[in-house]
Amino acid sequence: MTDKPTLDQWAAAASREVKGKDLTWRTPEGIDVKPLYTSEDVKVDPGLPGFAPFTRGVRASMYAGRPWTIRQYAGFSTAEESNAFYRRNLAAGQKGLSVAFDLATHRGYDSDHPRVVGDVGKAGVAIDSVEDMKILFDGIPLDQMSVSMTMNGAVIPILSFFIVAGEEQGVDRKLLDGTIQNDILKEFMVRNTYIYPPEPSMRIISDIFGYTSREMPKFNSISISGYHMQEAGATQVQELAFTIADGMEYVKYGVASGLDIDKFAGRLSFFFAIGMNFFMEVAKLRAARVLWHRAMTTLGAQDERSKMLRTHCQTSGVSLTEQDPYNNVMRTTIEAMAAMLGGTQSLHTNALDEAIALPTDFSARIARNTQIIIQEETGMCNVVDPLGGSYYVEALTQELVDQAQAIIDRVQGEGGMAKAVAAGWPKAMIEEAAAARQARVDRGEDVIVGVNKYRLANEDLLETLEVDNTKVREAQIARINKMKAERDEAKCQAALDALRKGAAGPASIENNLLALAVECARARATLGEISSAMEESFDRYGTVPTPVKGVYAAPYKDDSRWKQVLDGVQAVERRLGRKPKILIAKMGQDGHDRGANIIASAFGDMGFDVVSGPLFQTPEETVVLALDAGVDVVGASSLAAGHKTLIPELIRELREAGRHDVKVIAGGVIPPQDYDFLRDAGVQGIYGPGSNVVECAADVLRLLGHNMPPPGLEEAA
Ligand code: MLC
Ligand code: 5AD
Repeated sequence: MTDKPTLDQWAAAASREVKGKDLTWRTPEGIDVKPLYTSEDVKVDPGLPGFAPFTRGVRASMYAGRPWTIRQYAGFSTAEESNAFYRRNLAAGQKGLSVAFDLATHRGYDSDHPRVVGDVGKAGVAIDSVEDMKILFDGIPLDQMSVSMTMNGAVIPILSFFIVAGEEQGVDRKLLDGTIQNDILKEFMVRNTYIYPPEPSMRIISDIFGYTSREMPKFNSISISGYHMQEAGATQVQELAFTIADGMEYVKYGVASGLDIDKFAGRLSFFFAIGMNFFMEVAKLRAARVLWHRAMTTLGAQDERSKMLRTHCQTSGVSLTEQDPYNNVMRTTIEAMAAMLGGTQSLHTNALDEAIALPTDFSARIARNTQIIIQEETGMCNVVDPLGGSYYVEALTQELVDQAQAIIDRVQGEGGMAKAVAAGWPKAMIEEAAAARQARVDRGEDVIVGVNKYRLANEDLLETLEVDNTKVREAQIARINKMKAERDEAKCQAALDALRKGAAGPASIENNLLALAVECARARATLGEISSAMEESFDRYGTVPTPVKGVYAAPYKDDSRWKQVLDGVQAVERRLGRKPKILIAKMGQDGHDRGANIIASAFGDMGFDVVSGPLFQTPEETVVLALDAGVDVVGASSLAAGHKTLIPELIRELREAGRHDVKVIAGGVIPPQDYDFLRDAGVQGIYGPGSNVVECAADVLRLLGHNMPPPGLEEAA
């Protein structure tokens, strides 16, 4: 009998096989993943599922008892159309609802507001009043169906419409089951659909905790979200740490507002993104439960249910590609498996057309069936935490706990997450990680199949969903006008006045904003009216982006193509007598700024003079900014489907100002079907997902009259 081989013997054998190559994999988190894990790497016993600290899951029986909720996020156009879509999906096996609102609604504007012309019904469903909310849930009993609503800015009017819609269906609010996102801190960091400044926004959250803990015991009062951080480019450790730290901040605010921690903490829920680093994602969900249990113990919770992290997950949108989009089905399947093996309570799987448009019936079916097949064909649900005890997964779980704890400690040391957000360093940290990732992709160091490797010569066009937003807007305006004509005006104004006074006064049970808004909703006040009543005391918040510097340039220092672009920028600079100047513009209510910030960082590093425009501009305001700043190029970044309205309007206004010389390019989520339309309108370059940023800059130089060689010729040039 031979002796049991030692770890050293294994290392020697492996090294011989690979001729001494170092097999350690350094992840973007800075974790050194080894090629082999053994029992020696498992330092902590993960315990049992259903018991503290819930490493192995929050339920003893997990999916063997009840599988996770198949909860697909959806919404577009009118309440009628979204309602019909929900009903079709439920009939086909979806288990819970999740409402996506349009950006006008998110930002507290009614559909008739002049700032939202390009946004109504585009990225989600338009909801202006309780009348729309009732149509949205027509035939869907709100005491039986759990409903998630992704709403943060206009959370008070939306939740009040939901409560009153339930009431008018005959459902007591005590029986309402669901979740409201209500997570404002990550809005200031990455998602950008805030309305009010941070302080009153935090009051809104404690008012909701107070109201729901008293009145809606089955309702999850918040969905503390890391998802959008990962989408914005955060590493898994950053996502984990900032999400837990956000949760701690909300708990502290709730307690400071006079609530008993164990009265509301059991209804806090979480939301994470699941990207392509499979084992890291499994470990992340396990680590999150450990960290939350620890944090809540520190904050004084007694009830174990207060310390139990329950979460929704969504597969990663940013990991999906416009190119060769059928690959997205495989990506989403892998991510869905990571979410379930990590122990999620609820899951959304993205559709294959994610990088181009909102899901169609066809793409939504495949996305939904991805989950149904895992649940019903694989037997994967029959064993609780089947990866528990994997040396690698257990070691990685512990590593993530330790790394995230270090960031959480820094946040706590500096006074908590609200202060950290105000100081801006978490956002900067995430943007730095995003720029570094983009540079790795552009350089081919991180492979994306069909984009920077194995790219197809010709792509087939995918049929995509198109919303006629002019039609939706007109229908919404007609309904608003009808409702306003029919309502008891004096009663409505009295309710709005009471809300106005409540917002102006200190937080208290009498001034509870949600309770006051419920009266407004009953009296048929609109979302815009309810939002404005609070805005009078709270004000409206705005920021100007501050892109990071040097991150994009660093990995390119010896790259010949990079150097060519730098030379080109300098040549144009010599000709103009100043640096070429570009405005990165964000128009409409679309706050997705990862792409805009990356472009701004990279172009700045390449030597352009970059003006980063504020979010939420109208085309008119963008033209004023462009002309005042004297830019050569306007780059419009659009990810929320406003491009066909807002960009042609921008060009029209530039031309009216006599400035045919200012070039306009566009980037973001723009279906190829729309390229001709935009080109006809005068757009001179279009850069969809998967575009190489350096080549985009080369194109801009060409537009500015510089003779740039095509890519791949840099050695010869
Ligand atoms: C669950 N239950 C069990 C069980 N498992 N009972 C016995 N045995 C088991 N094994 C019980 C639970 O206790 C609960 O009852 C009930 O079944 C439902 O289970 P759940 O686990 O609570 O699931 P669910 O209702 O789906 O709630 C999941 C959640 C919730 C807590 C994570 O917050 C949620 O649904 N979140 C979804 C958020 C979402 O969809 N967000 C979309 C964001 S999109 P009880 O009585 O205990 O409650 C976005 C994109 C963008 O943000 O930017 O626009
Ligand atoms: N319908 C379906 N999915 C949506 N998403 C955003 N809006 C909608 C919608 N109206 C999804 C996408 C996106 C993520 C933030 O949420 O997957 O990447």
